[in-house]
Amino acid sequence: SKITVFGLGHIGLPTAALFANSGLQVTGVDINKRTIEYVNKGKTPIMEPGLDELVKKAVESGKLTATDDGIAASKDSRIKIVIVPTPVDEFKKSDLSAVESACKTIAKALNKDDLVIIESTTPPKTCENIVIPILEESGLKAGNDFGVAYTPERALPNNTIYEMTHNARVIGGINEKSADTAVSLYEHITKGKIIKVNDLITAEMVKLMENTYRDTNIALSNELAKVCEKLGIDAIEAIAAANHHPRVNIHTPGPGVGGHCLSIDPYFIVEIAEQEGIESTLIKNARAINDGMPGHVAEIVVNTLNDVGKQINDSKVGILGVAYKGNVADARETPAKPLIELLLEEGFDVYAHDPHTSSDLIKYFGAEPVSMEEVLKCDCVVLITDHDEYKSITPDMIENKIFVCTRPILNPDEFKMEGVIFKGIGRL
Ligand code: SAJ
Repeated sequence: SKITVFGLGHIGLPTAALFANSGLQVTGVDINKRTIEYVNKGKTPIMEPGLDELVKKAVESGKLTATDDGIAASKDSRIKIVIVPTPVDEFKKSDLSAVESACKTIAKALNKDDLVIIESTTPPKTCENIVIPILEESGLKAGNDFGVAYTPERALPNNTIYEMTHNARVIGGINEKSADTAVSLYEHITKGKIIKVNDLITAEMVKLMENTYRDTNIALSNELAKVCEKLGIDAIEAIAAANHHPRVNIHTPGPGVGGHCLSIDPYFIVEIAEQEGIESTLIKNARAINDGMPGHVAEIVVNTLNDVGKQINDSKVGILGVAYKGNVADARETPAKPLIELLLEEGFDVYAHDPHTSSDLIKYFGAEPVSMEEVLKCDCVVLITDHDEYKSITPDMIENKIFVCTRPILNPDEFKMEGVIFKGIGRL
């Protein structure tokens, strides 16, 4: 059986490689020439542990090839999987143009009895209202002449390969046959439980519910942390204690929520709810709380420097980490970007270091890229990303004794004992 995978990004490429290594013949389609060149050489343009070897093996065995000719690839395959990005636009409405464009290509090369599987994260009803009508431009009828299934990818970046092959997978189909065919297909690559849900829209909603659950829980912990700061309570200690309760799992407060999932997917629920005449107040407020965290960090920096009588215009702030979370190179939607902008607006000189991202990216964010040593010499050091490289920072390394550590990866007492002013989210 031949498979075409549309989109060779963070999820598409590992999926294509896993199917190829399971013995199926896979063609990956992408609009990015560089991606195609990389993949055809057996290399990956994406940083993800284990992905290099997986792609190398798949390409060397002849089971995986990449192309930009989606029509030719589609004609030749019985199964088409769409894993292209679905961002939000400036008004926080879904931009489904990549899904639409992949489906238009598929419609030009759809055969009877083909199965089209959507993995991209989409607002509920996208399969019904957008995907299927486009595919039916082929003249074939969804459900009768060809199958449609939706299965969201739920693997965690930086642990993608393991989670893709072990997490439970949710699959919904336009009918029983579509869902069953998709289930047998994914059994090739996952040991995880496969859960068949009622229909396409249920599967679409499941993915959004998961990321919204996490985003709203992080917002809750951020709000609790801010209250704890005012009350003189260490929120990290309090949350750890609360989480001993068997039914409580408060998340970790931090400088804000980044990445291309948690900060975007909740808006898809807000959007569809609005269309149905419901206002998603909780979800919207959670997003606003998390988006407000870089501002809160900037406020802590300003207040701390004011307290010791330092002038903002003469002060250097050094940022540790611009990636959206620890040990990844990905900086999409990272809270570091708005934080740098706010600090520059305040009038600080802003320096930054990240062992995983490029200096060009740091420059693009508006900060001066420097070494970790240089950052540690700044008037105020602000840790944003919980990279492993930063877990061994010791008090003597903070030259000017002011440290805003927004992730709970270091022990405040050790720093305070050595005379460092140690601040954080929810810290005393
Ligand atoms: N964060 C906190 N506090 C926490 C947990 C996370 O501030 O307690 C921050 C992180 O630092 C980061 C952001 O939230 O900035 C998101 O990080 P994450 O590790 O929670 O999630 P992602 O975005 O890397 O991946 C999520 C995962 N979804 C869930 O755990 C429900 C993953 O399983 C999904 O596959 C992925 O979104 C996706 O592609 O949708």
